[in-house]
Amino acid sequence: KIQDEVKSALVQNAAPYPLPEGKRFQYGTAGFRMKADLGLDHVVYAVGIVAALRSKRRNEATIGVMITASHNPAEDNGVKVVDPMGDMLEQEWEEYATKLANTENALFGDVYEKLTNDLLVDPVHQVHTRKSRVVFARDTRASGPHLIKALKASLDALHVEYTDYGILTTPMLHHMVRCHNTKNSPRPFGEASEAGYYKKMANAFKKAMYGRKIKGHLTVDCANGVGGPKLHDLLKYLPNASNDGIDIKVVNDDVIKPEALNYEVMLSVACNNSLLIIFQCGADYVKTKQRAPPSSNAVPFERCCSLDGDADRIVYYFIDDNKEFHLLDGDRIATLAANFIADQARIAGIGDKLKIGVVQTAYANGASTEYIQKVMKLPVDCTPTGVKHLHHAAKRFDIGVYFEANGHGTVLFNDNAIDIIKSHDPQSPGQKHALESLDALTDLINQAVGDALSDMLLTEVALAHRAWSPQDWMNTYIDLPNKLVRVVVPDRNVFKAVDAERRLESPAGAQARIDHYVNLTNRGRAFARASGTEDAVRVYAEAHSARDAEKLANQVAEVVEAYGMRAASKS
Ligand code: G16
Repeated sequence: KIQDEVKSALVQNAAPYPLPEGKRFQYGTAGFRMKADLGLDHVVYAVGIVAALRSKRRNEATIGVMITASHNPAEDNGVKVVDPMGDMLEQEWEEYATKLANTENALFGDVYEKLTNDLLVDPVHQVHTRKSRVVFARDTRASGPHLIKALKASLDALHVEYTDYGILTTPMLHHMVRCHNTKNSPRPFGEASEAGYYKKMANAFKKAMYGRKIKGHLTVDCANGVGGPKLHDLLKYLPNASNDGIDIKVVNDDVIKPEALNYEVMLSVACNNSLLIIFQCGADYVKTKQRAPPSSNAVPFERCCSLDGDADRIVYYFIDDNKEFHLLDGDRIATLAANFIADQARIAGIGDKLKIGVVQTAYANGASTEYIQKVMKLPVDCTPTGVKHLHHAAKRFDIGVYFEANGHGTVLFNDNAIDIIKSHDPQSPGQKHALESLDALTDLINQAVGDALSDMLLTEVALAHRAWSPQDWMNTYIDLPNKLVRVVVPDRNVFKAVDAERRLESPAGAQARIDHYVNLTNRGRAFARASGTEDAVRVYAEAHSARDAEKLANQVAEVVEAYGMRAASKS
């Protein structure tokens, strides 16, 4: 019987990927993420089964699997599932993924069978008559090929029809998934190939830039990740500076040494001895440490940006005359983008027909939220950390701009917005130009997911339209000084956050201590939450002065440490 054949193939093919003893896996903020050699191959094998089931449940739609650990160190890796429209796996399914990831090899067949029953997927016809479809890719980590092998092993057991895209950025894989599933729909997303991805973005960029000029060049730190080679490829499609295009200097684009991911190596020569010094780089480093990568030799007011390890986040920055560092993070990109889009809509004469809103998380600087609400007069929603939450909330607007402060975000245009943009009859050349710019933005922006390369071009277009320098952009509002701290505790899971992660529900008493310190601080705001991608608790604090922000962050970190230790000693 087909069913038995499938069940035993699932058990057999899993043999090289046993469930490690005593480990418990959990589908977190961005899928599963951990040290690659501690049983991640077992998890990836299980994720192949989830993807096959998900495809089946969605009438054989193409499902994506991305192998990446993004900003995490090179020895980590991870895996996440991409739903048919290129968004994150439906939350309800995270539970099935967690269940399968914690399943012993010998039980894979039985658990699979049970899930097919629970999810009303027919296991007999599953594999031969109508095949599940999965596409997958990986970043540049050394553990990637082995994990892909584990993935293929479960897909083969289930006779899934699959495409291996090799090495891609995470957003490119999301793009491919959406292209596959919208191919024959009224709104095809594009061509499901690397060239298709670059061409779509480059053509939209040229249209959006019509009549505008970019001032100076942009230096892009690619965190020695997959963004480096992909940016080089994208540049082949973009007009260069001598053709009214963009002048990009790519740095930290070494993917030959996978261990260099999110790190940069510098040669220091002192006292006739040369020494290799290793520093961090990339978007996470720049945002967390609020400084440029140490190798940066940017001159004052030079536009710089950093991507993360899988190129789904971006932050901008520059130094001023006094060599002081200024960060233009996800909050800044959100305000720039929302302002630009709202302006274009107004100029096009469709401003009052569109509901534009911004979605942030608790990490958003209080000054940015106030600026959006009071100056830009746009509504702001706050969600828990994780793209899936922001993406979902952004869908409530005609044009929803969502960004995490760490640089992860995009803009969503719903069908109503696209119809209005495409069908509005312009009454003047100015209106026509604004409508064309908006239309181009719907293609320039990767609406499947936050995409550093697409967000970079969006930022460049928005700055060029305003003829703004990074300093002009910075001048729109003044950030409240803030500080991020990472606290390692025996078990981060005892910290349970509520109210869009702005308050701790447990351990009991911890929030009252945090409130105590916040109330003593001028314009103080702080929160603590367990990270979904690292084994740590994150603390954020802001205040009217840098000293107070730092003090508050340290006080909250001490509360976290104390309650973390207390919980551990009780258990
Ligand atoms: C992932 C998620 C982001 C999140 C970040 C940090 O990003 O996709 O939504 O902000 O992790 O999450 P946490 O604070 O829970 O560790 P990335 O770029 O690492 O995939």
